[in-house]
Amino acid sequence: STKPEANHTPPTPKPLPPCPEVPPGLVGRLLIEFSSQITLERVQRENPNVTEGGKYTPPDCRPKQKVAIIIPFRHRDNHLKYWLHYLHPVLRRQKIDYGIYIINQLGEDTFNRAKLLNVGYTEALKDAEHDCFIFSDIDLIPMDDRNLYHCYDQPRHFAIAMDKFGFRLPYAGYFGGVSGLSKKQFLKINGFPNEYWGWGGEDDDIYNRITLNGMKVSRPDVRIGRYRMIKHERDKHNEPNPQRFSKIQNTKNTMRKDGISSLMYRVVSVKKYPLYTNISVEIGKPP
Ligand code: UDH
Repeated sequence: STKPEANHTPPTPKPLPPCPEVPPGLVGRLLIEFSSQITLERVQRENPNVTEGGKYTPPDCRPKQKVAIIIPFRHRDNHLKYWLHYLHPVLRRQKIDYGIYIINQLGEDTFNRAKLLNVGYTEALKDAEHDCFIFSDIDLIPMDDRNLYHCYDQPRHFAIAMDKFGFRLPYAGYFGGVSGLSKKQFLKINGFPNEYWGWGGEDDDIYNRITLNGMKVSRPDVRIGRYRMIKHERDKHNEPNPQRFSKIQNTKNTMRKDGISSLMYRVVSVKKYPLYTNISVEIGKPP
């Protein structure tokens, strides 16, 4: 005969409902300014549910995606404070299951944004089973929390209306600033190019990869995809790359050999801070 279940077993917790398509707590347009001083202690105090390494999971619903937010970085500590201050609350309201990964290029050789993003993809996957990757510059802050930081049916371009471009897309094929690809979309284009050293062109190459592989870019409404950029001087060791114009003519021939399949780098340290994970890497220098 079947024994009745022992009455001292703890009740099994109710499974969480799936997170709603449209999170209920959004506020819409946000006021963004960069004149007050921010401290990491304050950001930490204001985001008590963010856990070590800059991770968050909504407590009251089950998100569909696990999102890694990847930021290419060198010598921008002040921008990082603002970014964390503005983005953690937005992402929490959006009910995103996320982790923040700062990919810090060590040394003073020429900066390489796209290669750092490839490193971020690889390292974030070693940390957890992410299925969505959002690549954000450190100095771009969304002005509307309805611009949801998850992945879409097609590769997503989030930063479509930046203040510095008069809140318009600067050209039809622009894919810079903040973008997002699912793991499947990212692998379909062999990741990003590793061979764009210095400023410019890598975002156009990524756009080419997307269209050459039969996908198209998805974008939010122009009233929602608005961004403020933190004003700054041109960085040292990130001069405009004179080769960029000829390289973006050649994506079709280079994308299969140059990408996530050919990525080489060395991780020097992985540090989990309360509000983000810092991954410091050596990525070499231009040939
Ligand atoms: N980045 C760094 N450190 C650097 C260079 C770039 O962290 O030394 C990162 C950072 O996340 C930045 C992103 O790479 O947001 C893109 O850098 P970028 O220089 O391509 O783009 P950004 O929009 O500046 O920051 C454009 C040139 C601004 C010149 C302004 C002259 N008034």
